[in-house]
Amino acid sequence: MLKPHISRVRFTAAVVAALVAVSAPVIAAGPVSAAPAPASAVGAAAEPERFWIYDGANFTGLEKSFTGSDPDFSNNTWNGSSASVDNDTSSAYNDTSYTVYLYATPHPSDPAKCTNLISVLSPQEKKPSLGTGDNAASCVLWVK
Ligand SMILES: [Ca+2]
Ligand SMILES: [Ca+2]
Repeated sequence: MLKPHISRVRFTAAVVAALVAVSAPVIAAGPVSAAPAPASAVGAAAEPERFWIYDGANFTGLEKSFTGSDPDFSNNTWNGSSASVDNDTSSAYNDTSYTVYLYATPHPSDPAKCTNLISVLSPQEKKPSLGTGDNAASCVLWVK
């Protein structure tokens, strides 16, 4: 009666292997589909959307990112530099879900009151050149 016993063990092992194979994706998918709510909430808080400006054309040179509107560039410096970004932006990348407006003339406190519009970037739009607005940006306004 040894043979039936062995084959039953083999059958059981095969069934277990099959169950593992079938259930593995379900187990793997569990945390992925169950976790998104807290995971994306944490991710959104940890990594805000960013609007990037560059001092050179074609996204070159010094860079700086904003995580929201800023009414006056005079107190902002390029990353890794003490140089002001004011009147020095030559290209921009709107890596946000907002429409972003660049103005030449700042406002002391309210970005919605900046004037002399230079450029408008749709969500995810990249502008390798700001044309006549080159080296003039002094204010950025985000609008949903
Ligand atoms: Ca420049
Ligand atoms: Ca300006």
